[in-house]
Amino acid sequence: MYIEIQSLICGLMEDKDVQDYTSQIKMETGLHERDRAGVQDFVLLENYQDDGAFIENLKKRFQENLIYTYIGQVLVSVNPYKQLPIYTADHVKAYRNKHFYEMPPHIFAVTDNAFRSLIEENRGQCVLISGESGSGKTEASKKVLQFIAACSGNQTTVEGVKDRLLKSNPVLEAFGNAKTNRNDNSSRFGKYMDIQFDFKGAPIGGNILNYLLEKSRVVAQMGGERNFHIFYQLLAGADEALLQELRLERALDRYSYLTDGLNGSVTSINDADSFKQVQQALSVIDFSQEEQREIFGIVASILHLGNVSFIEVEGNAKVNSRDLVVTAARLLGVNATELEAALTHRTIDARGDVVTSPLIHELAIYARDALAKAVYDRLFSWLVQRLNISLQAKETRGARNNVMGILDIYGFEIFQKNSFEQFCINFCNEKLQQLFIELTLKSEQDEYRREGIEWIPVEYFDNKVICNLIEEKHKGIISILDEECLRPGEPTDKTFLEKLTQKLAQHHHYVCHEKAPAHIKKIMLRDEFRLVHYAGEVTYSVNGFLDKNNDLLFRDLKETLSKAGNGIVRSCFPEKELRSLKRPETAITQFRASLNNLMDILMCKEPSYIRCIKPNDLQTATVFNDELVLHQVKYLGLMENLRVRRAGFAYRRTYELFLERYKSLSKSTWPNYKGPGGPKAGVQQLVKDLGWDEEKYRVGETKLFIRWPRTLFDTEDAYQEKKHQIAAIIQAHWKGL
Ligand code: AD9
Ligand code: MG
Repeated sequence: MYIEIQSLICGLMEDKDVQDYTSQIKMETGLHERDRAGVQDFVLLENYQDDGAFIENLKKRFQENLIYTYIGQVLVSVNPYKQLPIYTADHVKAYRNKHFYEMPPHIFAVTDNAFRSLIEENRGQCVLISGESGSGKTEASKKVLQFIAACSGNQTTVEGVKDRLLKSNPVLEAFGNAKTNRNDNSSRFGKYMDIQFDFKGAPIGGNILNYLLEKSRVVAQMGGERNFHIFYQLLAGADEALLQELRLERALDRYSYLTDGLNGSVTSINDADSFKQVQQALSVIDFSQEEQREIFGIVASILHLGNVSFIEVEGNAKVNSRDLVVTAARLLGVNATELEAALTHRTIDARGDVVTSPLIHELAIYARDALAKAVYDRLFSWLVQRLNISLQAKETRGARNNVMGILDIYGFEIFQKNSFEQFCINFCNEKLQQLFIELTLKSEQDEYRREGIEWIPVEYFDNKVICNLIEEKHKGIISILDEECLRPGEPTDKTFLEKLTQKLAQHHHYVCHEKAPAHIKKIMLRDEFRLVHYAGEVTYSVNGFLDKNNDLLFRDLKETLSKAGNGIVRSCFPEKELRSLKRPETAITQFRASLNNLMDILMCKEPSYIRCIKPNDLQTATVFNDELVLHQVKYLGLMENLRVRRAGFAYRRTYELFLERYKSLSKSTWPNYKGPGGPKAGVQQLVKDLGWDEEKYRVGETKLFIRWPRTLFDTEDAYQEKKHQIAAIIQAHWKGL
């Protein structure tokens, strides 16, 4: 009897994995939870095909402050627009080293999971965060970083690296973020950050890649929006001595580049405090005093340049405010007379024939703005490079694969007026969707194939056709645009549009005005084309496409800057660029190359997906707008994602794990399965004994695939009952002793 009871007890003892598994089932079956707060994994949703049920689940959870929900391994996050007490040190501890399903859904669970794969299995990871503006991507990326910093080593060397990684954020946000109508702290650039770890899991370095800063914001903003934060921070936070040195006044309305949109402060932002943080961060990251002086000198010079006005004398532009040019020149370290001339003249070097001609008023303004944009844009890229120097790993031994990347990049944009910038951003999203399909939808189906499971593949829209429409060599929109930009003669936005239509009118995802259906024609202008993106249709205005793609900065200005006394400016405008006979690559070609490079980096990593959703357009915690959320759910492909996950098999377990847990439910497997064929045969016997209908499961090479959660719940219930029976027998036995 004693031996029998011992074996019963041993049978009940659960190893760590089995315990994790129990918690998962407990959580997932917790009916009280399910009613109050929806399901934690959409896979458990009864009518999972129904958009309404999907939204209802998200809404229920949002109202209970449960902002995270899974679709299998994908994390869906709804912006709470309020601080929730779920990111404390205790939470970090609670999620550390836990199996994915052991705790309620959380960004820390996703990060921990990725972090462990990285350290234990040496597999490079990437966390891909997507969603539209204001949905919480940047905040999510900070939580990932917070978790990693909190749970990885604490030697002094590591502390230094962690500090720098964390402090790079306020710097990049100051220079790369701005208040928009959608988000008070909107990232106006794309960011990919790699963190490198040593074999013990301590961060030893990092590297940041930046994508396409929205530089047009430097010279103009829409109503209700602001320029980049740093301008306001500098004016509000610099001490009197610094302001004096930079010849600045605190009043924002003194500066033309700050007066287009919302001229002033934003309640959610404290510019003066932020400036102190930026200064402190720059010091932690080892920016020298000289570098800091030069950086703020450049920022100030842009404000002064913005105020430079011109008059027209006999058709030629003349600087109207020489003192401003003198100040800007001093801050940039260039000769004032030369800068003045460069702002009002253009030199063209046509195969050795050098001709200088004066500019008309309009072109002088164009040159001034192009200068301000170029200086700011290159300063931003310089900052990223400079941060990377500080973040560079001192020691790389044994750490080649130990890299975790975090991608926080602009989401799909559909505005009232969409231009070149939206075209680039939406192209980027098409590429990311391709990656999502490759890595998630396809990989899910690949697992069935690998495991030899027969099933009917789920249809999903493969957006490769749109990627091709945009980037295919010779035929795609990018090629046509570049061709038009480089063509001699007088190419214009209009001729570009004509070429597009001529070549692409038959394409299913390209809609031109002429061929648009009547209801679309009504809302389309003649200078617009429309693309049927995977996420929805977007109408683009071609105005400015050629200009923005050429991204022309007149040679005279480049030359002036290449000799600047301000070291940062000089390094941003290298002389060799002037000497190069090659035409600089167009903006879109550079962007495409950097995106393809990013895809290569991401393809060889194991992805974790965070899909961010914003609950309303008002930046408030109290409203959940069903329609707005549904739109995002659709274009993030979440319903497709869920369908693939569900249409296949909701659960899969290795034979070992399944047998270990449920072996007590059949005589043939209890206390151990001794028949031939190992755990796989054991499980097959077990489910047969349990009377499972053959439709409910499939046997793969290494795993059992279960179609419906209910099957597993019933089995779990039976197991729980058995456990209680056994416990009662044990109790009775001990009492009787
Ligand atoms: V944009 O594409 O850069 O314009 P993001 O990055 O998607 O956008 P962001 O992370 O900046 O959005 O979030 C917008 C605001 O929502 C933040 O400034 C916070 O006020 C708020 N937010 C987002 N996520 C959280 C959160 N987890 N907890 C609390 C949050 N507030
Ligand atoms: Mg952001």
